[in-house]
Amino acid sequence: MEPVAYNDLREFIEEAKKVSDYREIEGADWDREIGALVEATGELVAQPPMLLFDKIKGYPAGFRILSLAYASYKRVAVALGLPTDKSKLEVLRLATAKIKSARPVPTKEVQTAPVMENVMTGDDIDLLKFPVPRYHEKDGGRYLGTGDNLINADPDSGFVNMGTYRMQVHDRNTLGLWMSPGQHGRLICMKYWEKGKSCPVVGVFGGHPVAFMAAHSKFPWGLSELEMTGGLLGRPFEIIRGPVTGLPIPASAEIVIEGEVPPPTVESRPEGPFGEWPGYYSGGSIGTKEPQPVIKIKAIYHRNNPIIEDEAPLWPGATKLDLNLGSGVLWDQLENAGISDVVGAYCHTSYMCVIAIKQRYAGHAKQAGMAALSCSASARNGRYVVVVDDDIDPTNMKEVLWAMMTRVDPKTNIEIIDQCWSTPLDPRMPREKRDSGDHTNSRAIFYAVRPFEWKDKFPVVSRSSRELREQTVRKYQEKVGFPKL
Ligand SMILES: Cc1cc2nc3c(=O)[nH]c(=O)nc-3n(C[C@H](O)[C@H](O)[C@H](O)COP(=O)(O)O)c2cc1C
Ligand SMILES: [Mn+2]
Repeated sequence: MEPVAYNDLREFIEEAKKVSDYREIEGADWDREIGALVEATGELVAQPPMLLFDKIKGYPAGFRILSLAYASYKRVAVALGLPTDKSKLEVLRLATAKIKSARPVPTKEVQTAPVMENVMTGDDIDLLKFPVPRYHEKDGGRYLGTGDNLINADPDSGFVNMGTYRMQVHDRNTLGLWMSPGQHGRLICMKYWEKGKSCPVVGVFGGHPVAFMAAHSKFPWGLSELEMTGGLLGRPFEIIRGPVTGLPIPASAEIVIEGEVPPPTVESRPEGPFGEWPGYYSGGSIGTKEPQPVIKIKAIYHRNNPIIEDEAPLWPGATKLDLNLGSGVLWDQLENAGISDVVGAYCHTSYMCVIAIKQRYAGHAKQAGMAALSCSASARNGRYVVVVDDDIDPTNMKEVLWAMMTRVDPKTNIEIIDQCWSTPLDPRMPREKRDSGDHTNSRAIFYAVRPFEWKDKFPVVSRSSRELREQTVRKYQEKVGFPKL
């Protein structure tokens, strides 16, 4: 596998500009306007441009926000060091292979770091020195942490975890933290809290794109996402030792905080509401009815002209992450479970996973659907599994809906399975059920395949073949203004 050539978020932006659309926007308001504009761009523009906000209302030039970084699969390919002239499904296949072959590589300590260009300690600490947005209209505050990395270390084994958890600005030196039950960052904090101690942490805002990919992937306990970042990069990830906590700090991050999370019995605060990825306000204090942990900030470091990475959730009809890496993990797991002839797997958020197979025998579609319901990559927090034939590209929602509309007999081809693994974030979970701790839901499997017994007699598709379409699109690319394939 090719190593990833660029070194940090800034260099990624320069590389991404070469392969996809990019806009700089000046004068936008951090208070809801940026959030609304990003969401509308993700919804209304196909392969949305990457947006870089500068001269944000009330803030000096150079204090920037990067949005929609991964809303085009070509930029996800750039981020992972993969070729950009391939189809989305092919990039997904290559990303799957890269994740599969990555092994942990220890971090490398360096002596100087761009992130130390500016240092705030003591009374100088002020989180609102940065143009932190209020993203959604009814958010309970401004969120510095959306595409962030929280780093802390297990006091027993020394294992260093890195996860993405949302962080709200409570005041100039306090951040709110929402870590769902069971998240590694939370489990580590709990070990300190049980002894009445505060947990030292590092927070990164505007980290290396590969570190962000690793931080929100579900690696097992004990496997450091910092070392997996090195594995995916193809070289050690460079860090310095945090002067306050001794924890690793990624050397070329844009903004970093060091601090500690006191036991919630000592300090905790209401967190949220915050618009979440299913398209509703959830999680935090409205989901749990409990106040949530906080980070007391001891130091802030940032590069000159820092960039906040915005990964705030959008209404799911807007594209934010155009290529979902969890889908690659699902594809791999289906093959490992012995499902033959899987030609693609893609999750359109965790609520709809689509599996494409080349049907070989009666019952093949059912075998694939049942497996997809239970693979760890798709078992949690789902709604629909759709099994399609190999002429359907599972990443293409128009093709998937067409298969569901024309190949499903509702009476016989939709199967309901109850009591599956869900989460309290599910907006359709009745309140009493959620409060009782029964965090399960029902699922539907759609067998949107031609019936196996008469598949060769199924009406012939009238749409032009992929070959003819691609050839024609290439020929008339300029004339009609087709997007580049
Ligand atoms: C943009 C984004 C935001 C996320 N926000 C949260 C969050 O606020 N709380 C949370 O518990 N998980 C959140 N997640 C999911 C975690 O990052 C993910 O489960 C990760 O595997 C956690 O790391 P861990 O397994 O080391 O705990 C988010 C993921 C993404 C991509
Ligand atoms: Mn982890």
